[in-house]
Amino acid sequence: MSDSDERLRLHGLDLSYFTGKLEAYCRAKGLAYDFVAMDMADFRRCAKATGRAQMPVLEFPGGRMLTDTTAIIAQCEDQGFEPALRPADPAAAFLSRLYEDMFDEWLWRPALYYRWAFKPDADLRSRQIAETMLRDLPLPLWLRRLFIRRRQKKLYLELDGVTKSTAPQIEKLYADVLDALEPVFSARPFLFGERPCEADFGLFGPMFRHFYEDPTPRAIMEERGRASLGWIERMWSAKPTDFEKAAPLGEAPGDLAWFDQLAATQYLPYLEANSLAVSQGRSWTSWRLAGVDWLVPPSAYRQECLNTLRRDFADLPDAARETIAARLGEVGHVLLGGPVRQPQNVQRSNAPKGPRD
Ligand SMILES: N[C@@H](CCC(=O)N[C@@H](CS)C(=O)NCC(=O)O)C(=O)O
Repeated sequence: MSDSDERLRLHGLDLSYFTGKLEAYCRAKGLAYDFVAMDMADFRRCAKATGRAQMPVLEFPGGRMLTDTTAIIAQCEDQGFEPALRPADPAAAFLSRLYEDMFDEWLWRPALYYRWAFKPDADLRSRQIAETMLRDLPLPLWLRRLFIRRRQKKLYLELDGVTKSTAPQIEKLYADVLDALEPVFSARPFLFGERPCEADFGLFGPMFRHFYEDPTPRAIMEERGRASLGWIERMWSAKPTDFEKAAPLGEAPGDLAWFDQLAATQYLPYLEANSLAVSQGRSWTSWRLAGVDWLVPPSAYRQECLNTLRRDFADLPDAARETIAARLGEVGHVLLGGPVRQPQNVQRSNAPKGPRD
């Protein structure tokens, strides 16, 4: 058996959100892999094996294939392999998973928006996708480019609620995230301390292959996200020996409070609206944020995200649930499935700055 038969194979693209996330995790964890740049045939082969048409896919020696970066990382941390990249404190571990989920799903829209709504970014990435992923389509390059550009605009702008009235909120979300990260990454190397955790890898998805590498959001990052630039470079070069002397991750730092509020006022209310739309078989999930109406197709995957968060929250020890409730506030706590404790203060249809105000 040759060496390459014993190594992991990571199928994906070097411009993909979730591929970058999984690669960073494998590198920090010391999991050696061979990178397989997907084409359409490989994408179909992987989809057949996993049941999901998405990248990345991690192939184990022997041919077993796994997809979904959240599940892959969680399973790996559950095994307890060193270096441990999950806080031992249960409230911090929950918060890290909540942030990871929010970064995966809630920063997806700004990441795709900057890639496909701006000409320099769309020119660059349509060419790269035509030359890589679509290289086995028997069509001339210009036609492959046109095809991918139209597809991505339809799927990730038009069908993801991007309009003239929602675009300012999408741009504000990116700017606000950079501003919130600036003091955090000026104070310490990673979100929770001296080593990255699931939240860092979730954040790395949009930050690396999109905001750091696509020209339009990169220019914004250079202007207002200098500390984020440093964190991205630290994340990408991370290896297990970096963490030999790093303190284990403790409680979640208080200066991440802005992200608690993002979850409580935007992400969790959206997840709840989405879950309702899926359960009721509706064609659209609708919500209102700061006076702007949003309309996007319901997502069964994101309904499962909310179910998982609620299950994990319910399984926490009482003290950890109290910590999360104090951080997220009454509305966030109730959206996670916690009991209503101050009925007179709960205004679920009027959350501060939330999608329903
Ligand atoms: N939840 C999945 C999401 C994977 C995902 O959506 N990947 C994107 C690329 S970054 C994809 O494959 N999209 C398929 C498409 O555009 O058709 C994960 O964590 O792996």
